[in-house]
Amino acid sequence: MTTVRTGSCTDAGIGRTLAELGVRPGMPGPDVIERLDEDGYAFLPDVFTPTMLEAFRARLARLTAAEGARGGSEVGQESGTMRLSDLVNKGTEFDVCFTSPVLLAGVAHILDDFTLSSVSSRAALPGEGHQALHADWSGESPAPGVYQACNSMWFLDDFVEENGATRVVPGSHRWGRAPEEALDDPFAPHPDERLVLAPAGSLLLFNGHLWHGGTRNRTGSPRRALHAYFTRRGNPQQLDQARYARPETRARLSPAARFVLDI
Ligand SMILES: O=C(O)CCC(=O)C(=O)O
Repeated sequence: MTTVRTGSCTDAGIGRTLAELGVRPGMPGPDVIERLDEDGYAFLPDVFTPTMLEAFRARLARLTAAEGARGGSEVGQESGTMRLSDLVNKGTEFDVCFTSPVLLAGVAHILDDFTLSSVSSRAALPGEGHQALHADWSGESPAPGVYQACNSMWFLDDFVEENGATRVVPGSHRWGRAPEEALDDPFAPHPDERLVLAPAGSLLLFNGHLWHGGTRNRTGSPRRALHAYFTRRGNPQQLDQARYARPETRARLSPAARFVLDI
């Protein structure tokens, strides 16, 4: 059974919070649920609009210019990439990444009760970006069906074969093993891997135990994506949202949105 740790919104459990944020019965739809259960990942249609895409790109370009080599330092940097983190506090554009009803319905399907763990961005730079197959959970492997984390990836560029599209191993979220335990070389191609290819403006939700990783960007332009990462309530967040939340962030967010952040 899930232990609910209450934040500042002591009377708002996750069910009430989701309802207040617009989650309705039937969301995110049977096709999405089937793909999440079987493959461990699914695209969510009709969430990520062209206006959001432009707004994300513009804000991230400004933040990249402002932060330079410091980018991503709140959570972690990765050579060959440009990362930015703590985006909850760096633009109201990103609020949708933790308040979209369809997205939250999908997250609740995987995690039951949850908090946002972090919102960050990652751009694989030209010639770089290849990652080991990994899961987005470093604790003990879960009992089947009891998942600890899930991630969403908002595609800011077309993901094509040449530019470092993400590889995934469908169904691996159900195997109960992390790739670094199971594989001799997690950097090597996996016989069952698939490249996730989709246009800019696509939104991918995936189980945090799914084996996946960025591939090398063989083009001359960065390949950008935004990640909104969630964890089962009670687990530590990747970025301690209560510690980082700025007064203006607390002031603008509804109690329901703050419950998702656990602030
Ligand atoms: O950007 C990608 O393709 C995947 C990134 C990823 O999985 C990670 O940084 O953990």
